[in-house]
Amino acid sequence: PREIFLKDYKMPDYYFDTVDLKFTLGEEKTIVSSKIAVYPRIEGSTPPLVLDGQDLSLVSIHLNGKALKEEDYHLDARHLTIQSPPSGKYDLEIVTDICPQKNTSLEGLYKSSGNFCTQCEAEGFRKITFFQDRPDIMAKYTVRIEADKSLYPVLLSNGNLAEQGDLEDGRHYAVWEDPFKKPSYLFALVAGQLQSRDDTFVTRSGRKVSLRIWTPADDVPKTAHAMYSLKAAMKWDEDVFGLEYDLDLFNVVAVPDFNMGAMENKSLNIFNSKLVLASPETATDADYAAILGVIGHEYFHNWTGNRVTCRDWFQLSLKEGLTEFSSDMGSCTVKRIADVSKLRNYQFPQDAGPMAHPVRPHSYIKGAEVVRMYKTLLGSQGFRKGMDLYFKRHDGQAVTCEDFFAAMRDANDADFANFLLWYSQAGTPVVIVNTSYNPEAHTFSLKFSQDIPPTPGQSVKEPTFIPVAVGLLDSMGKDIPLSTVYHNGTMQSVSSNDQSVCTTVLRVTKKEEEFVFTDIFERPVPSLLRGYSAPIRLESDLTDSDLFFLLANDSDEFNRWEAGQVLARKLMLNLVDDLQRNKPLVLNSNFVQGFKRILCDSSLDKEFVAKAITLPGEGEIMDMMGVADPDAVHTVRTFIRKQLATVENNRSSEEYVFNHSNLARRALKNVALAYLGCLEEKEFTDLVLHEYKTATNMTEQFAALAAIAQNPGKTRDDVLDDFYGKWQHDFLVVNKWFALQAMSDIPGNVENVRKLLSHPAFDLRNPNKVYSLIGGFCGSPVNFHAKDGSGYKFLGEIVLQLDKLNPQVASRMVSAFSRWRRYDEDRQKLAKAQLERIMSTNGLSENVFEIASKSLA
Ligand code: DPP
Ligand code: ZN
Repeated sequence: PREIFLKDYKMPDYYFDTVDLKFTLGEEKTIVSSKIAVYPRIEGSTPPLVLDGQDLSLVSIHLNGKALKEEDYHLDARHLTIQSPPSGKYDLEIVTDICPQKNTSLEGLYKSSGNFCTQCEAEGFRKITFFQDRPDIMAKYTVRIEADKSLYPVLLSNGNLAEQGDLEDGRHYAVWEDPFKKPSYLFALVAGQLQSRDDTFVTRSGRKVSLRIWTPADDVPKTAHAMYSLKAAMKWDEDVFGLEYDLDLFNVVAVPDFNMGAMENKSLNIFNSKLVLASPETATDADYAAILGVIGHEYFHNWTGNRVTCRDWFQLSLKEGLTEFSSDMGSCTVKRIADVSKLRNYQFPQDAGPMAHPVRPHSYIKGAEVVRMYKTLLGSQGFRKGMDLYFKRHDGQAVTCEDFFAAMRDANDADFANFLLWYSQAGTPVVIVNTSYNPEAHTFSLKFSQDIPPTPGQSVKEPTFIPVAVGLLDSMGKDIPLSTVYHNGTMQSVSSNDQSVCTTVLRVTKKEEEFVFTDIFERPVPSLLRGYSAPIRLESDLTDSDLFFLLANDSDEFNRWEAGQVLARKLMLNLVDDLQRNKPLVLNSNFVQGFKRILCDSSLDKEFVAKAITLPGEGEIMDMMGVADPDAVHTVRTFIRKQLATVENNRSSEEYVFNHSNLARRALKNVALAYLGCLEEKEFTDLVLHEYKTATNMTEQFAALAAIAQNPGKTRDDVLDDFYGKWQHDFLVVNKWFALQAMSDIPGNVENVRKLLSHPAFDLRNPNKVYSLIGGFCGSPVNFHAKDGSGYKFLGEIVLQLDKLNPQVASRMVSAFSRWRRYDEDRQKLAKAQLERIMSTNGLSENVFEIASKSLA
């Protein structure tokens, strides 16, 4: 396979005006007839027309109604080429047979639990029919679906239902028309036995929109939260961006077999059931929050992705970054903390490894950070102006990240310096800050230096534009009002309209740069990078006592949490060092004090406290070591957790409600439970067991189960059996049960996971089950990275089995190997051997090949 680069982008030779599709759905095969109105980009030009197509069997081609002979076209495994098409406009009619029943890749048209559904992003449409399967081909679609009426009573596609009726032999049909031009990746079709929860939303201009969430009949009661989330998202997009929904119908369909989380197909979103179905008994607070976020995310794509789409797949972050940014919906500190943790645990490690790549093409976590920086620099109003201009300029177009940048810049007449580098440079910038106070001059100086470590293919990096939000605390812990700052020899006012501000955004753009605050009458403690204003690694000369001070006082809640994390990271690294030198482990008492202070501060939000007393993840700590030592990090983290285990019982028997105060209470209680669970002492085990038995919702029941599952033994086995017995009828809960066991740190757990592969509830063809069991296992540092290589061997075997069924899922799993060079020599050898074994296998998919070869490179 040949790698494709952004610079290779070429405009298409042909555009498509309209696309008429007809699906004759059947049990043996499905017949797809497509009629495309083709016209050349350059009038009069007639280069060959090259269509993408994969796993299709071609039945016939007609051009302007005339059958093409075999010598008029060329067919290979990936393309259908018409050598000499006529000049001007013409109609192309192609009939193909496909077999959705046998499609285990879950790309294109496939069957999931008896129903037909589609997944076309990024390049699945070519598995449905021959097409220029690229996002800059935007066309108007009409879709006719014919199917057996009793097996597939519901027939859905994009847009509005234009017509429906009965046919002979117990069959029926429906015709859908989408009035908006769209790229093929947004096409969708669903056919099956489904029921809907119906509701309506009245847009602010008074348009009445029917909302329908489709699932198998039994699951309809579990869609209330998804419906609530959808309406909240529709309202938010109107309130914040003035963006209204543009059709009279919006459908969401939940399917149990889905490679990703969800897909934003125009007016027919298709979701992984996991992100739609919830009830207090079966879903946790985390599930509820994920549903709210992802329903919002997909809905927001209606404008940021669908109305304005991507020119090519290198622009993916244009739609994903922007949409993910919106799905924050108003953002609170705890959400920010969760996002930053994700960035640190997944994105930064990737940035530092062989899979490092720029925001463009496809980093959407970091893409959202880039969008957030625009907002930090422009303020809410300036950002809104930029959004308005973006839609004014580009509605109905397929565009690039530069177009978005230009809209933000032009709407605000802004100086964005070298900001565009965020899109093209891979790696995480490291920013070092040195501070100094001059008591005579009453100035406080911040000296910045920035550096981006080299990444594969990019050895030299330019300094980039980093917005650093800063505040200064006085000795009482209060914010000092900021008036002026010297920068580049000029004095700038940081207050606006004589109103003093306590946080200012410094524009750090050079390799080395100094900012000096004036009128500072005592040595302040700086609060740097407030709200995590840029996705960087920050290192500063702040002392431990400065950090404890920030932990206790910072008005920026995010930085309060951050100070605790910086302290905890230092503490953990020091203890790892002690352990490696065979020194006894002793916990610094200041740390315990700081920790207690947070716990006892009743003015703090409980959900925030729960985050603040949670230690950084093992991945994050390993990432900071020269050679990652999973065993030592695990031992140290467990040691600290045992030391900190304190009783904090917040139990209450009130009815489950998904609102802030209730979930905050549960969050804090569950963190405490997890701490208790690591004590192993009988009394505490009994307490956790009692929690498990009396819990009235999944959030609390599962937290108790997880706490119990930390310790091997009969109690653990019994409770796990009990849980399965209770929930075996609910596949989403069973997946949690798989994941919990898979992630376990119990020594030798690979054998348990192997056994679970043949558990009747497991199925390698279902992505969610794979993510729970195999993905979960790879997330356990001690067992996946077991010294004897058993974890690596296990993953190697599974990847090869999976690749034959579903290359996308297999490639996700193989990426667990990508950072093998971070470990000691023995582990390196063992992991490398598995990668080589995968690479030497015949018939490997492109997806797995790409990840495995890059990992070895
Ligand atoms: N475009 C899809 C989404 O936004 C990809 N997972 O969810
Ligand atoms: Zn998305």
